[in-house]
Amino acid sequence: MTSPVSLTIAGDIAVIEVSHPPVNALSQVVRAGLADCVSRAAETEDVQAIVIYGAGRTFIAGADIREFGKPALEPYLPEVINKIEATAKPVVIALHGTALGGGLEVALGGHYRVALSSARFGLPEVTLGLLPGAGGTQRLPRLAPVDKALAMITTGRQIDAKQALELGIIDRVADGDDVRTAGIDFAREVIAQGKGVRPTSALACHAADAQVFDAARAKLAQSARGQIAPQKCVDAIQGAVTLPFAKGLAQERALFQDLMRSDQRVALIHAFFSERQVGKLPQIQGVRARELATVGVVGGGTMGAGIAVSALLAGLRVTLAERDEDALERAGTTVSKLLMGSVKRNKLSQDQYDAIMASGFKSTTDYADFTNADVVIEAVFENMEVKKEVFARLDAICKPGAILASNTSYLDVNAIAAMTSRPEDVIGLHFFSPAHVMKLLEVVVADKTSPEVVATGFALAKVLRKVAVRSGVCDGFIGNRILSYYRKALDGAVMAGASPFDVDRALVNFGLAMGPFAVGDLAGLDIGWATRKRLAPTRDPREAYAEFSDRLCEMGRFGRKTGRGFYIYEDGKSAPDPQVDEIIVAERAAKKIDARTISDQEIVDRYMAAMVNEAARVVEEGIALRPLDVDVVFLNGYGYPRWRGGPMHYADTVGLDKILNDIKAFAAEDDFLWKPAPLLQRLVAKGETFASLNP
Ligand code: 3H9
Repeated sequence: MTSPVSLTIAGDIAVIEVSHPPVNALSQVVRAGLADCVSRAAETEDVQAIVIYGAGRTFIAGADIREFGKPALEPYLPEVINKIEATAKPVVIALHGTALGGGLEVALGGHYRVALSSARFGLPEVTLGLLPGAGGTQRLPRLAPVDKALAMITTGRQIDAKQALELGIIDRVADGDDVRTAGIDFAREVIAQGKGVRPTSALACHAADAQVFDAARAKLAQSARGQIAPQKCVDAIQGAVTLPFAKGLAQERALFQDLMRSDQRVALIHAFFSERQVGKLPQIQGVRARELATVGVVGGGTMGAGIAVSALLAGLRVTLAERDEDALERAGTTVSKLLMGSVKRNKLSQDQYDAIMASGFKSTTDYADFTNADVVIEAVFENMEVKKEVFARLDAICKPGAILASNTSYLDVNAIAAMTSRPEDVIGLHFFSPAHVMKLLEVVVADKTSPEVVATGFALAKVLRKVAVRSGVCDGFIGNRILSYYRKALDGAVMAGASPFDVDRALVNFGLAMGPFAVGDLAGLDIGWATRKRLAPTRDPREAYAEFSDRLCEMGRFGRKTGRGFYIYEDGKSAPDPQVDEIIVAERAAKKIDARTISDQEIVDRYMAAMVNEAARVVEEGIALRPLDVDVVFLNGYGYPRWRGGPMHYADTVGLDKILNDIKAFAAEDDFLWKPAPLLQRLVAKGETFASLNP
């Protein structure tokens, strides 16, 4: 097998190229190839400087994540990098694309670094539950100030070439777009100026006192609640400041290996690969997406305006329709406000904002303005009759081949498609609020939706920088269907004795971004109320229906937007409302329920058992293609802690038999709600996991 790393001698310069598509990850063959080429270059008599660069779209994007969890193979990366650094001839690293993780560590092990202006740099190991384990925590603070190194390593955030230059991480930003030439030119100068080697490990580390590290730990205890890796990153960087290089490096290695064995690392890598797997659907392999340049949005409420902004920020042209001029004006104001938010956060320049408002964004009361749209997304009130009417009108006006999409969060997309003469062009595109921020897009595939339209839904998600998950049609699709079920289980916990505030606290401690009752307040309690009223006629009389949420809605308490829901919202703060407890106590009394103490652990167990049970049904029915699709939905749309990998991965981690036993135990209290899903029972009987159903 030819090595992915090659050496060419060009006069007095040795050029080492890493060519290991798609992202030049540091697989064993790359590490071995690098070590070998560096040795040979060093031994070649005429060579006076060595250049290392990456072929294709990027420099090295890190260690090969697919090797993690398997026995480590020699040569190990830290040794390869030490070897590069110890080379007696100057080594110039030429950078383009994304130099990430082990890739940036290779660069830090070189003596000089030159980058194209488009290059980006980062140490994203922490996002995989790790820390840079090949010298990154030791060499970075020898080049960049400690606070900057801490920020980069503990968040994994990337910086651009200009910032890298300012921080001292690189020596030059080169003109042009030829990285090989940039490296060779720099090497020529090094030789001409007789610069010699400059090992990073020999530089003095930037100074910082213990308080800097204590403050970083305290901050991360809040911002990265529950996570181990960020804290270990701080420990490793502190080692760079307080220990000699070799000792600091050894400590970094030990911490790295501890993290490699952690459940959090396994969960985060499951999340990484699941997000890349989720779009790989047999149905759309090789299918070309349709053109997407012009987007129509029907409805300018919170969702419609958010969807419009998401498309505008991605450079698409948007026409938004509302019923009348007043509604249109309100929608325009919302769009402009959201875009200005992006300007304030430096995500959009003022010029770009002006250009969008001048020509990218149009609003109208006339559907005739949709004649040229490639896709029209309906985001009107969640009412089937209204939606049907909208689709019939769109069908009459839109050009052939235009995609007609509904942002419904619960309703039957087949019934909506049936209102048109082109059901093959109809799809559900379920955005999550706020639509310009939330990463998740459920692509709801109806019975007649064509593969080309599905492929275009996924392509749109990519343009919008969202994670798309395919869902079949059912009430609530993947996410909201599972949510409805676990909300019933949590309502059950409240009826049994917990307060909504206990539930929220227990689940936030478990790692959720927000408790489910607080989320309800944020989304608006009227939304769930409308759904419950819609489903009331078909509700099974055996269901133990908790009424306290309805009571709040009847009082006009819809959550944040009315200042009261489960919580009271005043002066930008929220506090539990004792009146909510009174309402619940009254309902328990009416239903003759004796409240008991419910532990935080029981709340978590109920929440997880309910999620996993319904998710198993969702997978078995083919609503979600695989367990990983459920995980990606909850990680990107419901604030589920990424470091737990998603509900299905979590269930595998704690054991499916434990989940099944919990379900059976809860069934003693309510055997209507708690019926074990057949798929879960089968997996337990066979001793298998959800992971066995993932590709
Ligand atoms: C590390 O370096 C540890 C060291 O400190 C210490 C070691 C001792 N390995 O994302 P894409 C695959 S930890 C293996 O769709 P993009 C990916 O699965 C690592 N495979 O493309 C996909 O495969 P497929 C630190 C990898 O252009 C394909 O490449 N580094 C790796 O949107 C394309 O990926 C990171 O965490 C990898 N490292 O984005 C960087 N990376 O086609 C992780 C990617 O079969 N990677 N693949 O599905 C990224 O952030 C993005 O992939 C990148 C490209 C920005 C590079």
